[in-house]
Amino acid sequence: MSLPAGFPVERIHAMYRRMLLMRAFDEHAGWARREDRLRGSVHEYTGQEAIAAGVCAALGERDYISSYHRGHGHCIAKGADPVAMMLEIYGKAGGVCGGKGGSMHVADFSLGILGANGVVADGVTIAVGAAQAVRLLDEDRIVVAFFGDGALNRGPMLEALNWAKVYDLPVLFVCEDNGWSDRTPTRSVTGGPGIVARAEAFGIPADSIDGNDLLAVACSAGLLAAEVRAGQGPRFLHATTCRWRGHLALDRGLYRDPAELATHAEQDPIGRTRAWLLAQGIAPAVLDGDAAEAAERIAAAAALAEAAPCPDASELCTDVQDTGAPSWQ
Ligand SMILES: Cc1ncc(C[n+]2csc(CCOP(=O)(O)OP(=O)(O)O)c2C)c(N)n1
Repeated sequence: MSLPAGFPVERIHAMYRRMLLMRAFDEHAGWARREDRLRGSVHEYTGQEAIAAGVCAALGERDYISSYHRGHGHCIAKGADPVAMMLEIYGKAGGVCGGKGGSMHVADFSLGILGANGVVADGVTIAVGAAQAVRLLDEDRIVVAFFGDGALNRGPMLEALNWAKVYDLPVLFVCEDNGWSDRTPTRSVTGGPGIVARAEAFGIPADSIDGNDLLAVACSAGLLAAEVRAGQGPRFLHATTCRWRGHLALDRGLYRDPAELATHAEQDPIGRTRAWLLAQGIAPAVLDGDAAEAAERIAAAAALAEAAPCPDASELCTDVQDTGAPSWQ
């Protein structure tokens, strides 16, 4: 895929740096979980980075995103601080949610990150609710809902698509289709002609792209986000990609076909973008420096998180529920 005339190479280079940060973060997170250095489930985003990078590049700080269980990459792409995120997944004080949310609940409302979510498809309903609020408050923002292909088979997903279309809400649905729903191939549990047809059945225009191609993601997401921003109603982006690791860090993925895994390296969004940047004349040393910088930042964040204290026991009940509704507490 080629870029529209005038699209600055530097913008792709900036997305490339974000992808390196995502990769380094989740390579560490997966390792740390397997080594039992942190608790809870960790779902690595490794291999899918181009989608978060390309989509979030079309967003401003005021725009919202909602995420799912494989959510670290989305947060980094939207600008979250990797140090505060690392503290969070380690369950340490100073984490972006006070160290009480962990990997599947990373959120930062100050950056429009409405949260990762462990309940398949529920982040999508939150995104549509946020889009409804944007409409009611007449705000200048759009909302992106990131979700996996498995979410398409849950009822809330269909309710969300329907509601978004009925009210023509400012939401961009982004389906990250890695072909798997946990250990189940998604196609084996999905009826009908395909994922895009699901969106189109609700009257939502959709695009389908190679989600390992950063340029394709950036172009398509840029166009779709602009249409949403212009008040044209919801849009749907279907991006195919590869899940390099097990469903979660402790899943060794023994059920997977080695032939499928062998294709991942050539699909690598980071490798492909690096090749493109080299072809644009960026020096190899510059790109090597980017990788080294990402690795150093994540290593420093990890060292800090390893050494940090847990949240103080007195913090146990702060920020974990809405204290403004005594009738139901
Ligand atoms: C409502 C609900 N049902 C089942 C699960 C268990 N579960 C966690 S992840 C997952 C598969 C999700 O697949 P997909 O949405 O495609 O995301 P991926 O893991 O492939 O990135 C399932 C079934 C859950 N978390 N929530």
